[in-house]
Amino acid sequence: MSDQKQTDLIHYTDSGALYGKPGLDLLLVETLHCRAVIAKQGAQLLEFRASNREPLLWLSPKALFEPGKSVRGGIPLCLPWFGDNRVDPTRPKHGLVRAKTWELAGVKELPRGEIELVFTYCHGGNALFSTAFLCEVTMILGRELDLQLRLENRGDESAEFSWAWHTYYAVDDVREVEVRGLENCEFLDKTRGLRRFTQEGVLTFPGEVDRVFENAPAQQQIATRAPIESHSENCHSVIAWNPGAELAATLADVGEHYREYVCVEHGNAFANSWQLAPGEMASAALRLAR
Ligand code: TA6
Repeated sequence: MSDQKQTDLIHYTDSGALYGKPGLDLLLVETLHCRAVIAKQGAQLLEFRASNREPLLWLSPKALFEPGKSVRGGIPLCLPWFGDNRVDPTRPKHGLVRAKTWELAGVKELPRGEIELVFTYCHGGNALFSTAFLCEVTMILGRELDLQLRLENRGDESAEFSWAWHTYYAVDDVREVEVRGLENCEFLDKTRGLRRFTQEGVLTFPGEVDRVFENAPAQQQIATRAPIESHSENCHSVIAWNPGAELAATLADVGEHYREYVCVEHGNAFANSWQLAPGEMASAALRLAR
């Protein structure tokens, strides 16, 4: 692809220009297939909309664009630990990489006009997570959205990695949403001390829901107007979350907007966490369509 074409399809911009809130560098991709906005911080997709379709992702109208703080909405990547750190709960929730600036390592236009972006983040090992690792996220932006993750242990001892794509889907009203594809699966309920239950019927969101499904099936459907399909590869955990009205009121960047999204997250956490030996690499993928 020529540089000229590259500049036509990808615009280097920032959160001040796009959202009136300066702070983060952004990429805007506009093609015949889709429109997408990505923050270099966290390699976080903030918006994705296939042409003539409903937006796939929710970005909070109250989102803050502050360096070092994950933006509320889109698809933050939680890694190298998901949720609270099990060794030391005072460490940042959901790991490190969502608040770090990633490198844009590759930009390509594929033969059918999709745009492929490759982002990398290299962790050298520190007091928060002693093992060095390399993380690579590939996004293929077409009529559908394809995400791929490659993670390599670059340290000299075996380490546990837990992670998830913490996807915020845009919905009309979370109280009317059904998530299909988790029926009869066991889950750990974060609102009830992580006790284990079985999902009876489709998953609904009448109030606060925070559930971790281990060994979950590879496909889900979010049934709402313009339903959303997810298909994962080697993502064995699904986490479903919406705070409900009361908890949302305590989250400055959510508030009354909690009805506009549902999180259905894909990755490998809890019993599905990855144990990687020195030099070992693991990968996973997620395809989303609306
Ligand atoms: O994935 C669900 C969850 O772990 C919830 O418990 C909720 O706190 C959410 O993530 C958001 O976390 P954050 O740190 O982004 O506010």
